[in-house]
This record gives sequence, C-alpha cells and structure tokens, in this order.
Amino acid sequence: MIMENSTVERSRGKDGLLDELSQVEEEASRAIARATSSKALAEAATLVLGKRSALSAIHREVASLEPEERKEVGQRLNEVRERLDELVTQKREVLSAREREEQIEAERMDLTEITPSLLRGHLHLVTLTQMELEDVFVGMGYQVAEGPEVETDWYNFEALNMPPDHPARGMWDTFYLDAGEPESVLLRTHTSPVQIRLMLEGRLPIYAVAPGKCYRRDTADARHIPVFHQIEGLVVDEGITFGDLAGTIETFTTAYFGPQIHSRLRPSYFPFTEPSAEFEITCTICTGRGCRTCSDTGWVELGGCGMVDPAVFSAVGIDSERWSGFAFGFGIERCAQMRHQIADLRALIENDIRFLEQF
Ligand code: FA5
Repeated sequence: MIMENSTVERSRGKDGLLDELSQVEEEASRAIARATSSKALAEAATLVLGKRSALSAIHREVASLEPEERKEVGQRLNEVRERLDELVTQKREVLSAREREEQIEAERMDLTEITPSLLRGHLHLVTLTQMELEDVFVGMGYQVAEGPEVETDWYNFEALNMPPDHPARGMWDTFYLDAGEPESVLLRTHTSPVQIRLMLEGRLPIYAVAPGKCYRRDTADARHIPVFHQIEGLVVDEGITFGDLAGTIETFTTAYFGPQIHSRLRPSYFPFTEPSAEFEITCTICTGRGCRTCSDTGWVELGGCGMVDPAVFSAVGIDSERWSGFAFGFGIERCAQMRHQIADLRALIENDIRFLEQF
C-alpha cells in the first residue's frame, strides 16, 4: 500500500506539485493568520512547516523528478517555505508584543493607591510608656541617664551593698555570662547599677532617671516576664529626706495615672536603701476587689524605693555626713499594665498586632 501510495504521489509530476504548492501556500497562510496566541501559532507552524507537513511531503517527491523539473519545483518550494517562515516570524512578533502588554496590565500595581484601611505601624506600648515616664521626670527637673545591660557583679551587686554570698542576692535570679571569672559578668537584674555609675561620675547634686532593659530568670506569668524594663530614679543632694521621696512618688503617680489612683508605701528591705519601701497602687484590673492579676490582694507592686544606704555612698566615695539621697526603681511594663488595664503582662511580648494596635 505504502509503495502504491508513493507511486501515486510520485506520479503527480511537475505541474501537479506546483499546483499543490500553491494550494499549500494558501492554506498555510490562512492557518498562520488564524492563530490568536503564541501557543496556537507554534502549533500551526509545526503543521505547515514541520517534518510531517504537506510541504515536507512535496520536498521528498521533488527528488523523483527530472533534473530540469526538479530545479523549477525546488525553487518554488523554497519560495513558499521562505514566505511561510516570514509570515510565522511576523505573526510571532505581533502576538508576543500583545501578550507582553496583557501580562504587564494584569500584573500592574498602583503604588500610589492608598486604601483607607491601610495600617501604619507605631512605637510599641513599652517604648511609648518609657517615653511618657521620662517626660514626667524631665518635667520635674530630672536628667535621663543610661547604663549597660551587660554588667559586672561589682556594679549589679557588690557596690550596692551586697558582698559575695550576701543572702539578698537571692532576691534576683540572675543570668550569668560565660566571660571572665565565673559569675563575674551578668545581664543586669535591675537598673540600680546605673545609680553607682552616676555617683562615680562625681557630679553632685544628682537628679536623674535611668530607664532600660533588665533580665531575670523569672517564670513568665500575669505580672512577670524574663526580659522587662525598669526606670531607676536617683536623687543625691544636701538635706534630702524620706518626705522628699514620698512626695516625689506621689507627684509621679498623679501625673502618670491621674488623681483617681491610690498608692501606698509599705515597709520593705533592699540592701542598698535604708529605710526601704515597696510602692503599690490599687489594682486597676479589679479596682481593688481582688483578681488573678493582683493575686487577690487588690494592690499591684510597681517598684521599690528608699533612702540611699551610707554603705553605698562609701562604695562610691560620697561623704554621707554631707549628702543624702533617695532612689527608686519601677517596672515600666507594670506601669503600662496598670494604666491600660492589661490583665496579663505576657500580651506585651506576644506581638499580636490586634492587641498592639490599640495603643
Ligand atoms: C528592684 O529591682 C530594685 N532595684 C528597686 C529599687 C531601686 C529599690 C532603688 C530601692 C531603690 P524589685 O526586684 O522589687 O526591685 O523590682 C522592681 C520592680 O520591677 C517590680 O516592682 C516590678 O514592677 C518590676 N519587675 C520586677 N521583676 C519583673 C519581671 N520579671 N517582669 C516585669 N516586671 C518586673
């Protein structure tokens, strides 16, 4: 059958092949013109120019013609192939330009478009609270100081009247760093070492606050997180009394929480102050009735305070016969917690945008 078929094909002769070439040219041009995508054009090109195309079949038949006829048909065949090739190239350019435009349009982003619901970030509540607390104290004539978060044992404990093995060191569960002598370098457990640095500078009198990060091996709960912030206060001048300390704390509470919040000082112990006190305010979560946040006491401790112990003055070379002073240290997260009635302090470090965007 195949032989017979090829015999039939071969018997078409020169004129038959030329006719067929014109017909193929016409049909192929129409197929190329009909293609509406690059993919469809590639398929049409394979059909009209590929190995199984009518053109290739004619090409195979040319070999069986007489040399003169072969030349004529061969030339016409090349013309048709070149013309179809060119049609495909032109059409490919048109289609791919159109497709590129369509893709650009589909992927277009208007960077100037502003939707009303677009959220803008802002400072974290703890940072805002720290800035507001600083403002309150700057308004009272204090300077803002800073100290390092990585401290030596001497600044964090010893100069604050806690020699090695002093039992009060147990009040702060400490992260030690693997640097120098064992347990000589640590992450500060409170901002009180900044008191020592300020006093060692030797510029008296001192009215300063020092806000910053503190680290303790505390288990996180409604009132504690292991990395938190304190704001330390230090006043050293002639004739400073406990009355000045109590008045300062009262002024600060009224300025920050408003007059409706009650505060109290309770006798306490810190090795670096004598006498010492704890400073508490009415729990704003339960307004004093007792809840999980205040451990059912109705009060929340904000910080510690007291008159600078003469042993601390002597560690930094200040004459305690002439100078006296007070110090305090408050938790910044606790201040934010009570001001904004945040039942669980851990919410401040969970980074839930729905919570943070409220402040
Ligand atoms: C101190 O750290 C003393 N240095 C305060 C002080 C300074 C006393 C100057 C006298 C003179 P205390 O460990 O109680 O004290 O911490 C003070 C406050 O820091 C606490 O009342 C609380 O508000 C906050 N605080 C302490 N631990 C945490 C914690 N894990 N998470 C959040 N806040 C904390």
